[in-house]
Amino acid sequence: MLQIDRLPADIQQPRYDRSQLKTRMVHIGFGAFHRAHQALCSDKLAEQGSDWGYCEVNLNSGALIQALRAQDLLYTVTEMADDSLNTRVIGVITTALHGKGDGIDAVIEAMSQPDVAIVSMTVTEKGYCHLPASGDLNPDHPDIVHDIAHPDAPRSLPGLILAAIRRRRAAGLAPFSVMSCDNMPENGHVTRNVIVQLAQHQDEALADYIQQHITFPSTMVDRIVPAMTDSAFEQLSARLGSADPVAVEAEPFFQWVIEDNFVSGRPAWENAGAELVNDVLPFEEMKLRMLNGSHSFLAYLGFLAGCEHISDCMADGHFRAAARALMVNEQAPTLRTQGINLQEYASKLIARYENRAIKHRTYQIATDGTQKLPQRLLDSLRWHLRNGSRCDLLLLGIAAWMRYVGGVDEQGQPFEIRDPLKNELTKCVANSEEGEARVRALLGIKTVFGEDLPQNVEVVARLTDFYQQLLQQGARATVHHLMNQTALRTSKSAGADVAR
Ligand code: NAI
Ligand code: CS2
Repeated sequence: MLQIDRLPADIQQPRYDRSQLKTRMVHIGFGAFHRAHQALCSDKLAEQGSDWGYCEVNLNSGALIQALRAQDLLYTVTEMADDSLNTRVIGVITTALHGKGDGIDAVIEAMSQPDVAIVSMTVTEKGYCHLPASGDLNPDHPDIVHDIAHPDAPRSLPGLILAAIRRRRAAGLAPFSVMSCDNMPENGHVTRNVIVQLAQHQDEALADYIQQHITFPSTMVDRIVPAMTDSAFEQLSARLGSADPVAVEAEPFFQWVIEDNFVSGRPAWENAGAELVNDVLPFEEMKLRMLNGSHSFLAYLGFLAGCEHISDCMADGHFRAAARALMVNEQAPTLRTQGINLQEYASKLIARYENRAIKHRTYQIATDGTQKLPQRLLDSLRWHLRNGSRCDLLLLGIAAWMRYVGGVDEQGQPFEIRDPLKNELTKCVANSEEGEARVRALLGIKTVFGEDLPQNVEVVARLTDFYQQLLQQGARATVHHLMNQTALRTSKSAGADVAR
């Protein structure tokens, strides 16, 4: 347990009066990311006199919430660069609940307190129970089927928020804003869709009320926060003088772009590093395609090539060049951003990936691929198909995911696939031969690939080609070969330009 009185003097502790905080925000998904991002930002504001405190909620696991309570709702965030460490104690949490232990009604009750003005969440893409290809609610999701039948005892995130909205409305309380901080394009719109569509199954009047009175600001969130490991905990304990089971480590970089659309007020997050804007979409698309797209590319190819961490991928010049070429040549042209130098943005991303103090596992990033591919790689692929332009790296990234979900590494060792569509993936893999049949079987998952991609003959042929290369030569040689070919083509066309 974290011993505050034993902390070394260089660790910043809350200098504000925590008893003055009010529980004005409820956050669902007390995972690593929230602890190092939104909570830290609000903690910086509390230092400036803000009274916006958090009630933290985890729906599935209770262990972390119990650990947090045991240490007076305090925990540490350590920013890690190659040559420096900076640790801070976060004090902005006023209360913490877990759905299993405290009961879901206690969570709904916490969300129904008059002071609560914002409900936010980081529950991973799968927490929204949506169809990744369309952004609509998945009415066949088991938790949604359950919540339609039991509106007052919800299991899903959309069901929980809906239950709280219903209770507040019945009590005549002001509405809260609902803010997603997950990595999805138009995350506010997706959140609104799933909640309104669930309400339509239960109560049309409630659905109308939500459309008229509740706002769903979209956000772009960025900070690399890997899952903690045993060795990270051990090193940190040595530094802190006691063990902090709620601790997280993060890179120094921080970005949070928020659509300024809050129905019952908000903290002045702009005074602690956030940007409040009218339209988040261009920022979200840029980040999801350039950063997360290249992350997924590196995760599948890097994992297959034996790279444990993203920084290990960066040690291979061809991987580094491939990640940059994917960003600059294949993702940047698809974007609507204005006034941002995307070459510079790409260079900064590569520098962040090179941070060896951040142990970000390729396996962690590779999880939940079915929920990530559409916004990270497939939307851009469609853009290139419409424009008739080359996109070898996007296709290679998708083929690598197809090779990865086979669940056997290049040494023939099986590994566990973590994905909410695992059963469907396992069936596709079991019922298809390696090669074109496998590519067609996986492309047939319509909730991920839609109707169009499986019917595109060129897409099937190019994916099959890359899939075969990955099987025969392995991921590292495939990346090296593609980058060497690209360099040759570029130098030939440069030569042709000179000759002209
Ligand atoms: P984590 O694994 O530490 O935490 C995940 C949280 O989601 C946990 O609180 C868990 O209880 C909750 N959760 C999982 N499935 C759920 C479900 N079906 N319903 C309700 N709650 C559910 O992961 P971490 O690092 O906190 O990341 C969470 C999300 O934050 C990511 O998926 C991403 O969308 C976003 N994010 C993460 C970044 C990172 O570097 N870790 C950076 C930017 C965004
Ligand atoms: C990563 C992201 O796990 C993943 O899928 O791509 O969590 C990434 O670290 C963050 O989006 C960085 O902001």
